[in-house]
Amino acid sequence: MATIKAEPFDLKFDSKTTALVIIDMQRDFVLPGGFGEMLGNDTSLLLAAVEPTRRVLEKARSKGMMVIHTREGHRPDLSDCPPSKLTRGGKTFIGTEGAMGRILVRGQQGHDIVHQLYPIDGEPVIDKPGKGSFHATDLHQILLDRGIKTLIVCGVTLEVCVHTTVREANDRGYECVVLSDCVASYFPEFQRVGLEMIKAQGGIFGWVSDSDKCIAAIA
Ligand code: C5J
Repeated sequence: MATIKAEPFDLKFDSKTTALVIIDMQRDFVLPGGFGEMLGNDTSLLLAAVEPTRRVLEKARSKGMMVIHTREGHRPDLSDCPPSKLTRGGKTFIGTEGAMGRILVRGQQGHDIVHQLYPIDGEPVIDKPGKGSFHATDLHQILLDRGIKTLIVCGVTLEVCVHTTVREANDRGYECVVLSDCVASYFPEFQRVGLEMIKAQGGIFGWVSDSDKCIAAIA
């Protein structure tokens, strides 16, 4: 067993039953010209999480820990995109042509994962139509089959897909540690409050740690 220094208290985990889950580190969110920027956001805030995540990923891979990647996006005919998501706010961005191909459409350049964190052979990539990684995917089955109990969570955005996934995971009985410098929001106040919410009330749906503490614990 290893121990990761975390808040609200340190967490014991077994690297054999722990997975590193990297959520939606896609060009569409992290780079200019994609979905995030089309919504009026400064993507550089998200790019800051890539390098700490890369260091955690490198360590996890070197120790043989399970690594899972997720991508938010839709079929080219958008048949898996609810109308309420497609037209939210009166604007239709999903499926339209952008600088990196059609926005949030599978197979397009913008939909794929940034090169620094690109999956390597055998690492499952979960393509999800929603914000949560468990909704309409086989993630739970994959984790059950591998006997996974603990999730170390990185990715974007903190208050949307990371929160939704961690809440879903917590309800399914997983212990989730979110790494504060490996997650990001377009809104600094959401970053601060989003982390506070996870660890409030004795860790109401998870733990918060950071990349250095995670690397030290895995080592
Ligand atoms: C959003 C995500 N923010 N991956 N998606 O729409 O958090």
